[in-house]
Amino acid sequence: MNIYGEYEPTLHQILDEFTKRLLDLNKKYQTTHHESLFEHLNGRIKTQKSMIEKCQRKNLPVTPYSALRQNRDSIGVRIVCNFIDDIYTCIDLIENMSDIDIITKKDYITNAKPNGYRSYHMIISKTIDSQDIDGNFPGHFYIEIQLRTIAMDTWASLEHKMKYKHDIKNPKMISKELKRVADELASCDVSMQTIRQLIREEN
Ligand code: 0O2
Repeated sequence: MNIYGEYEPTLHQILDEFTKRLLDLNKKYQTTHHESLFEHLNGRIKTQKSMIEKCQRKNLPVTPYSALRQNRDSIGVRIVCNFIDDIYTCIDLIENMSDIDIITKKDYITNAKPNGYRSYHMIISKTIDSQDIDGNFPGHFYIEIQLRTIAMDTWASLEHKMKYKHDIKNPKMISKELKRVADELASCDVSMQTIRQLIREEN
């Protein structure tokens, strides 16, 4: 059974189209501002295994409806920026895109998670020219967008990898150290942004 039912090809199409749109946005920004809006981006369709596990974790039936409606991260895009300011510029540009509605925004940069995790999360709804799982035409599909700096992304990737190591002897001390590193990296992000501002003011 496919957790996305007949909609899996549509998810891939939406991801490809949206990724291309963001890359075009970056190119245009580069042409006018002589620096990029973001450093890189990654897109993925959540794997069957992860989506099934997520439905089970949330006590949802393992169905395409749960995967596409009750969970809203079947399509995920991660945008990695050089500087904190660029994240907020990206958010403004995304908010002004046609065919999309902003569903939720969570600013874990201004309000970091207690473990030190920082990132800006948005759920958007993309309108498409075909039918969705509710039978609506035009249809709506969710996309989760995570925006981070390179430093935030480094921390989140390493923390994610380490979480799955089960033989951690002193989890309290490890969590404390991870939080310390997250805060140090956040301080570096602010310093790098200040340095960019100083350079801009010189020119
Ligand atoms: P994956 O494999 O990355 O997709 P949700 O769980 O999405 O229904 P919630 O709790 O509102 O609901 O989501 P939230 O807080 O917006 O975060 C969801 C995603 O953010 C996670 O997706 C991670 O990608 C990332 N994330 C959140 N907190 C942490 C953290 O402490 N460390 C790291 N490394 N990543 C985090 P998934 O589904 O867990 O996994």
